[in-house]
Amino acid sequence: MQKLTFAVFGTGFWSYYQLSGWKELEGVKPLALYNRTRSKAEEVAKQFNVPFVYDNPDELLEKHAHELDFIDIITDVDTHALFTGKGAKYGVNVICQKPMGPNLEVSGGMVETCRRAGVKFYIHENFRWQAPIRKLKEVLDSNVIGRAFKARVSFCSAFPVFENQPFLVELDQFILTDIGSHILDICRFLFGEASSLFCQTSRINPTIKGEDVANVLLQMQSGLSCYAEMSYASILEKEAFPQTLVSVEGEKGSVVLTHDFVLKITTRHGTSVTEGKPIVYPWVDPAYTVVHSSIVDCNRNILQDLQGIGKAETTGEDNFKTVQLVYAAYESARLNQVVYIS
Ligand code: 89V
Repeated sequence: MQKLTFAVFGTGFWSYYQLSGWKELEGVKPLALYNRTRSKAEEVAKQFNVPFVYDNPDELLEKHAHELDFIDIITDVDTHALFTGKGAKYGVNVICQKPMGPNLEVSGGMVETCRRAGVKFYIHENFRWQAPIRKLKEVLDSNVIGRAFKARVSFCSAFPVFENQPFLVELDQFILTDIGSHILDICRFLFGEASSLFCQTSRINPTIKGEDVANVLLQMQSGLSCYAEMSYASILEKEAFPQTLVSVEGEKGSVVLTHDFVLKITTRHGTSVTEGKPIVYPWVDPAYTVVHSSIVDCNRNILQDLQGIGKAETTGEDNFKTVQLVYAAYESARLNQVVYIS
């Protein structure tokens, strides 16, 4: 099979991991990089052997659109729509990092723009691809705990995330867009769609603009009640970053995904222990292992869709349902009311 060719838009902190993730896969190769600051793109191009570098996105597309199978957008959220629009205009499929857009309307517009242009649109949403989350889904699907009726999905941390991703300090809407996009997507992946939610938010860290604590209580269509909690202000005995901890209770038992990728399954016959450890690639930052490792699985899933040999889970259309939950949560917090999901 011929290798699929792509261009990267944005060569900041995350691009090194995204490009390393692509390198793990057969059948795909980077052709060009765009970055506002050309020298940064040149550095990354050298590291990954990428032939072309641009500081003008239109020039890149004018020269290479005909030979590109997709573009991979790894810029800050404010430029996601701009570059998605350019991909669509030049007839090139688009992969974009989460969160999709800076608000619900712009995100919806991105899905629509790609649909109209007839290009494929995917969101690189990798948390659902983490090894422990996939293992948990296997346990739930095995029915060992029976019909699940209650869950807690937790991302509570004091990790200094702003050191690596300083733009997060400036976001008026922070934790629900940055972490909520992941956590609410995990809720959908594990438990299906939500019918309503109630959310409360607060800001504890006075040096950032947005909220750094959000507690969301979701009612899922299945009847399951799910408490999704997220915080970057939680100084806890054991720092879990960047692991998501989950507990699920069912009619026949319970399962807890705890620190260090350990899963404990309890039924009336006792408790058994299993693991969902990520592959530790040599290029991962040890502080982000489970996230960086899942980049490969997320990329593989999207690549298989582009190759016509699989179905992507995180299409723009699917991920828009997660975006709707994020903004329903803001709306609920603003109104201090339950919001129904249509
Ligand atoms: O960029 C992100 O996806 C962040 C993380 C904490 C993983 O860096 O949410």
